[in-house]
Amino acid sequence: MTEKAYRSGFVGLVGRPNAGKSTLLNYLVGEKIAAVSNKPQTTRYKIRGIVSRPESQIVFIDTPGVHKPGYLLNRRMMAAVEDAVLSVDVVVLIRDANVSTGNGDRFVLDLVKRSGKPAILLLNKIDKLRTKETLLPLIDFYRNEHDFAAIIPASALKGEAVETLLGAIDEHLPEGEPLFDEDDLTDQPMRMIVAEMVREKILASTGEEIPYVTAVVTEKWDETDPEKPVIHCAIFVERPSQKGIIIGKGGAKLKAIGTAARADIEKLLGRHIHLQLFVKVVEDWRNKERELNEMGVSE
Ligand SMILES: Nc1nc2c(ncn2[C@@H]2O[C@H](COP(=O)(O)OP(=O)(O)OP(=O)(O)O)[C@@H](O)[C@H]2O)c(=O)[nH]1
Ligand SMILES: [Mg+2]
Repeated sequence: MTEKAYRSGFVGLVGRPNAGKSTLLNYLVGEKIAAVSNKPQTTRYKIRGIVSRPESQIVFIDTPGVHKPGYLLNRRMMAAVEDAVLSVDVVVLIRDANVSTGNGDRFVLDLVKRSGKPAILLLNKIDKLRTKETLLPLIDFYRNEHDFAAIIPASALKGEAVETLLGAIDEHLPEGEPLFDEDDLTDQPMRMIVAEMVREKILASTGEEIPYVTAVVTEKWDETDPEKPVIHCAIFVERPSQKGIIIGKGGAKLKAIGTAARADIEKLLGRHIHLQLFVKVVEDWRNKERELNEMGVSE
């Protein structure tokens, strides 16, 4: 018997906002590198996570949830999804199995069909399902719509059926050498991951419009003290009133955001840091090319 050839390639994670794409990415790489929240449109740019196993290396691309774009920001987010779908070897459509099928789901399905790539359907959040019977009509619907390479009920949160997913992906990857070092979890710049961790804490601690009008940029990373680098992050909002909400009474909210983000960042870096946060008001940044470029939300 001949030994199975080593495989490597790219896999796009696509789906509606809140489906659990970033949760899956984090589970797969075993570290939190992508922001996760219960608010839609958490992810704003493509984030790559690398999974190296003896038989293959899979580079996952987490993408923003598919939604109707209004602002330039959102148009760029959707361009990132289109681009990801076209540049990968396999597409994984992630779908919350607890919600009924709507126009958004059809839109994502069309995107996957148009890509012409081998596609795997992941029916996520099965840990939340009251009864597994509701899965059957969902599976039927998708099976009739498209020739999926596999349909896998799973839980990204609990890691359920993730091994099955990896096995199904391997079958459709090209033979080839590893694309990254085996120890790498991501090729994302650490400055960007740090900014995402801060934004995640803002999303978790604010409601209403704040998550949508907020962006975070790491502006300075000072290693003068090698024992404890100082990281400066700017938090962008659109109006002074929003700045007030994020700072909170006597600065309490900003302090809590900083403490929570620092814990995540220190865990990922494996070292202590000093995190310095400040809030900047830039009117209508979501429609401004220059600001979006600075934030790394590329076309
Ligand atoms: N119960 C349960 N919750 C999950 C599961 N996967 C994700 N979630 C939750 O669903 C919410 C959205 O998760 P995300 O990973 O941010 O979703 P996303 O698809 O990346 O969302 P966008 O970036 O906005 O497109 C979070 O509150 C997660 O904790 C799962 O398997 N089970
Ligand atoms: Mg996400």
